[in-house]
Amino acid sequence: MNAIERARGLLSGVRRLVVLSGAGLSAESGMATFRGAGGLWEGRRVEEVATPEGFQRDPALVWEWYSQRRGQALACRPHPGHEALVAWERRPEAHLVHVTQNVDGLLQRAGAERVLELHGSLFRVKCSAGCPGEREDLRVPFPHPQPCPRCGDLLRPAVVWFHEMLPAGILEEAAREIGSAEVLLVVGTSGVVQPAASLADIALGAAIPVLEVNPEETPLSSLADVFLKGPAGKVLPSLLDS
Ligand code: BV8
Repeated sequence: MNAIERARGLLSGVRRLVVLSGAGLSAESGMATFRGAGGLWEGRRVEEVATPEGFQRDPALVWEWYSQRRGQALACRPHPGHEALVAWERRPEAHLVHVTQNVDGLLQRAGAERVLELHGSLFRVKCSAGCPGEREDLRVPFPHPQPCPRCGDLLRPAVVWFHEMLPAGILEEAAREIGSAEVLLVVGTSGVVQPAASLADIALGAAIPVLEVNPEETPLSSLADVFLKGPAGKVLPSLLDS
């Protein structure tokens, strides 16, 4: 039995599925990945730009960079892999929850409804001084740094930067969903960034079958029940289509 057949066997009759996704899920839509060959940050270290210190140092540079990514995301379209996930989610008996590290909104644009955005969204802004609340902002280009309407400090992208905590409660919610899943499907993540990467350990520790889709091996590949080597846009339709 080949890998797809084994994976399809583990999925048959399953109702509760969690999909843990990273930048690789958006790659075939045209979004650059963080650590791929082309790299995401032309010549800029991730930790230099996607950090509170980076924003403090040069807010205009960071806004410009998020503005570019917002434009890139809006110019992208969901691919057949996104569509296969959403079709599965729409099955009457299905309970599919997306736990994504992505901030590009492509899953939602494909029609996904239950999406836990571990690292926030390109399309929301919040006060950099901590005033509560986030608000949607779809403008492209992202106008240069703007004052918080409440305190006048700078607004910033509502994404989780390195050295920042994830939104309160979201990790626990993701852990609960994975702990009660029948299968965990991990798509397009290098498994480098914590604490997102350790979510897969919950399934492994609870003997919940783990399927991984990635054109490259990752530290998870040898631990997964089935490693499906290939791009999400190609593998997901053959894995999920009924
Ligand atoms: C935290 C949002 C607690 C922003 C992102 C020192 C001090 C403090 C913390 C740390 C430290 N050292 C380490 C840490 C922890 C740190 C961390 O993990 N660092 C890494 C670099 C080692 N984590 C944090 O800081 C987190 N917070 O720990 O808080 C704390 C607080 C204070 C002090 C101490 C601790 C916050 C992490 C969140 C960072 N924000 N994004 C933005 O997007 O602008 S992370 C960013 O990386 C994205 O969210 C991205 O999703 C994520 C993970 O990357 P991947 O998604 O996996 O993408 P990658 O490019 O790596 O891989 C793509 C994969 O796809 C590859 O495997 C490739 O083969 C595959 N692929 C390619 N094509 C396809 C494909 N797959 C399928 N189909 C294809 N076609």
